[in-house]
This record gives sequence, C-alpha cells and structure tokens, in this order.
Amino acid sequence: MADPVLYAVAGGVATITLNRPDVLNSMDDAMGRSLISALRRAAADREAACVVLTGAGRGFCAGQDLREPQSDLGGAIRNRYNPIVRAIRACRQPVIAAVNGVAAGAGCAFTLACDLRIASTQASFVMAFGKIGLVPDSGASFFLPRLIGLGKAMELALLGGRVDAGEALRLGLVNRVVAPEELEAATAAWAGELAGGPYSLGLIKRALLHGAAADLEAALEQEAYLQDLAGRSADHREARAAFVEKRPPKFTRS
Ligand code: T3D
Repeated sequence: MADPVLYAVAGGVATITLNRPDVLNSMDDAMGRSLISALRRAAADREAACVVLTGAGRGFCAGQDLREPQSDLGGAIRNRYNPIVRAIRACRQPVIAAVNGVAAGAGCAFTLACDLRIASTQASFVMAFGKIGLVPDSGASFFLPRLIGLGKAMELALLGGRVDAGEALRLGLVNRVVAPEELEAATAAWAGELAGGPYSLGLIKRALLHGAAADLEAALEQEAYLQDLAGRSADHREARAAFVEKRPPKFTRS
C-alpha cells in the first residue's frame, strides 16, 4: 500500500504531500497519524526553512474519509484533527498550502491553518461540515472569520457552497491564484525565497499568530520578547553589516 503521506526535503524546503488521490486525499486513521508525524518531523528538520503542504492528484484533501466507521467524533477531533492543526501552527518555519484541487471539510480547515495559501485555478474550498450534519472543526471556526470576516464565514459555514479559486482570492481566503501548470513553480519560488530568508522569519510568524489572538498589551510585550531574540541573531548582524557595506546579505538562518 502506498504511503498516505509523502515527505521530501530539497533546497531548504520540506514538502508534505497528502497521498490518497483516489479519494481526493480524504483522511483515514493511518493518514492522520502519518500527517502528524510528517509535520512534527518538518518542525524539527534543521534542513527545512519552509514547509509546503499539498495533495497528490486532483484533490488537496476532502476532509474525513466518510467511509471510515466513526463512533466517537469528539475523540477523533481531539486525537487526530486538533493535533494536526497544532502541528501546523507549531512549525517554526512558515507553512505554505499549495492547494492543487478541492479542499473540503477538515481539508479546507488545514489550508486555513497554514501561513500562506497558493491555489491553482482548479482549486475550490468547501466548508462541507454543515452538509453532513456536523460543525466546523480543525480550527475552521477560529481561522475562517479571522481571514474573511464573520459575515462571509457564516455564509460559507451555514450554506456550505463551493468557493472557486477566483472567489477565494477576492475573499482573501488565498494569497495567490495561478494556472495549474504553474502551481509547483510558483510555490517553489515563494518557498525558496522564504527558505533563503533570515532567522527572524520564524519569529515573524510567531509574532503575527500571537498578535491575531492577543490584546494590545500582550502583543506589545510579545513583540519586545521576539525582537530581543531576533536582535541577537547572526542574520540580523549580517543584514545590518550588509546594509552599511551596500551589498546583499548572506543569511545562515541563525
Ligand atoms: O467524522 C469525523 O471523524 C469528524 C471529523 C470531521 C472532519 C471533516 O472533514 S467532516 C467533512 C467530510 N468531508 C466531506 O463531507 C466532503 C465529502 N466530499 C464531497 O463533498 C465531494 O467529494 C467534494 C466536494 C470534496 C468533491 O466533489 P467532486 O465531484 O469533485 O468529486 P467526487 O466525485 O465527489 O469524489 C471523487 C471520489 O472521492 C469519489 O470516489 P469514487 O466514486 O470515485 O469511488 C468520492 O466518493 C471520493 N471522496 C470524496 N470525498 C470523500 C471521498 N471518499 C471518502 N471520504 C470523503 N470525504
């Protein structure tokens, strides 16, 4: 049986590919466990300065595999879906969702949990939960209103319509839309740029994630804490020297 999740690192970029294309990469137990492992592996991988999450075949991820018997949904959320979302957020590197096709249910939520989203024109987004008598999970109730506002989030969650890539871009659900044949190269260009960036990129991610859920005082203090860390990095010293010497900086991600 093929591995349900593939992991590869090249040029400072770890690529995690959901790999059950026959069922649009819908998630069964084995895939859930593999995805959690792959995300934790990427977070700890010293060679990886950026992580890409994508799907094999024509889907990104159609959420829970609805053929898998399920009696304890609360348990499934706590033991499978919540750890995936936490693992995406806990990656010290920026995580890009390269959305190659339909992202439904928890699959849609995973894209929202990533830091950046590049979609192919063949991608679509479905908050499928309501259609099958469930509620948004995998962080969708947290991320969706923050990304596109409460009114539109409510519409997508209650009506469950399929949002195409163009509308997703207009809504701010994705950062960029490209032709299917350009998705890999466009993702590689962003991932390469991030992988070649300074140590502080991971701290920028931490600052914005904290700020999005904090009050002003907490955000100000977190910024001071993270700036202290960034200011002690070799990459910051190098960037200052490069500025003064009028040359491009050479970052070592340290
Ligand atoms: O239950 C718990 O543990 C709680 C956790 C819940 C988290 C969730 O994610 S709930 C949401 C679950 N997902 C869905 O409800 C989405 C179901 N799928 C669809 O609505 C549609 O398939 C799509 C909108 C995603 C795509 O439609 P379309 O027309 O492009 O493709 P299709 O023909 O429906 O699907 C292609 C194949 O994938 C098909 O198999 P077949 O007929 O070729 O053998 C289809 O059955 C299979 N497939 C698609 N989604 C799933 C799936 N198989 C199992 N589980 C799926 N979620």
